[in-house]
Amino acid sequence: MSSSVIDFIATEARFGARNYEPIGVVLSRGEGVWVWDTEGNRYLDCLSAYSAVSQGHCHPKILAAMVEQAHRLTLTSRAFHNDQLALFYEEIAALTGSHKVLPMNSGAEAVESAIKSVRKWGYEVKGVPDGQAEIIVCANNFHGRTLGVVGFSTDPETRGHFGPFAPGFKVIPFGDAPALAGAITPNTVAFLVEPIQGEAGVVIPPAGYFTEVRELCTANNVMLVLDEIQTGLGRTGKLLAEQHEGIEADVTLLGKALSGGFYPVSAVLSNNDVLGTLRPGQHGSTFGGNPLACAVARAAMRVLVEEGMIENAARQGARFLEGLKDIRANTIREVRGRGLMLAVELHPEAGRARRYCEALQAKGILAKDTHEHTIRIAPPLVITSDQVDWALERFAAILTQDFS
Ligand code: IF1
Repeated sequence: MSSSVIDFIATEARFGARNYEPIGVVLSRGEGVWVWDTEGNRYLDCLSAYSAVSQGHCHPKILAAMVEQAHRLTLTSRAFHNDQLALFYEEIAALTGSHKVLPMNSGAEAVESAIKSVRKWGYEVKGVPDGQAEIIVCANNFHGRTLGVVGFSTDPETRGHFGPFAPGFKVIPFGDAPALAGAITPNTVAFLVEPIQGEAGVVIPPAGYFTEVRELCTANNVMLVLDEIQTGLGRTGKLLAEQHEGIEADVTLLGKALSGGFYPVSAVLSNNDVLGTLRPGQHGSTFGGNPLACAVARAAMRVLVEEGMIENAARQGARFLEGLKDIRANTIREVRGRGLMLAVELHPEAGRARRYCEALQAKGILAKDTHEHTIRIAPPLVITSDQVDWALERFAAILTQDFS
């Protein structure tokens, strides 16, 4: 490591809150699936900023839209209209088939906004007595870092010593439809769930789960809120992960790739009912729906569709998954994935996934461990067959070693 690399890392450690433990690489440039460190070493990005740079680093068309808009108008606040918001609404509604849109910034904000909206819907439309609304969530969920959200996390690391927390949440196991049936009461307003649990290690529920969930929610007048912040916008090989089971959520949350990684942009999408309960002054955000965010998101959605990235995610995801399954290594406990949301779970005896990620880094691949023994793989959706094969060779080389 050169002195400049050590300096960046040491300076971060000295001044920054120590809430992360990054892999020892300092990145300074990105293009498509590739990123470069300060010394000029190139890496294949197999994290894509947790799926935010699905369109690839510094996508030229998103960049052009951002620069063009930045020259004209960046922020007006919602006290005034701007000439980008309506177009963003129209295009995201057309893309997703939603009726109403609430623009926010971070993913966690979209989750918070959805919680507020379904509670309001519960009181004003469903007729739940004030203050009694219940929301059902799943064990091992990950929906962000705000107080409201970590309050219903089941991970001690995520929630520990951050309380007291807001009441009104009930936790059930993920992938268990009978548990949902048993948890619903007349005061249940919503079921909030990830189509595939990301942070939990890319956990895919049993086939038919979401069909049953949809039926239960409809039968009990419970809003199905799908957190597609990570799974949405092509990551799993469909525009929305809900399409794998042919269902439609009542409320869909998008973030991350909604901006292609250029800017924090998130959105709550709903049928008319849920977001329809919000009246002027009851919710908002200084930056939510700003013209720069809207212009960037419009371009990010456009290139996703125009450049066939969703189909490519399905195709390359299948190739990547098959290639990983073909690796004969006794370090591997299970390989799973849908589209380009993939994971390799190691046997606990094989050592920490972090060590494997560090070894992958030395071979030119950046991937991220989760939960001690799982390597998460989520490259940009623009990855080619040759690049998948290039990555597979390196995964095979590392996974057949023992880092215990
Ligand atoms: C971090 C994980 C991924 C999310 C879902 C909402 C949010 C996220 C399904 C909140 C955020 C993050 C944030 C990032 C790590 C990352 C992550 F490992 F924690 F689980 F992607 F897999 N819903 N996911 O996955 O969105 O407010 O961050 O914009 O460092 O905390 P946000």
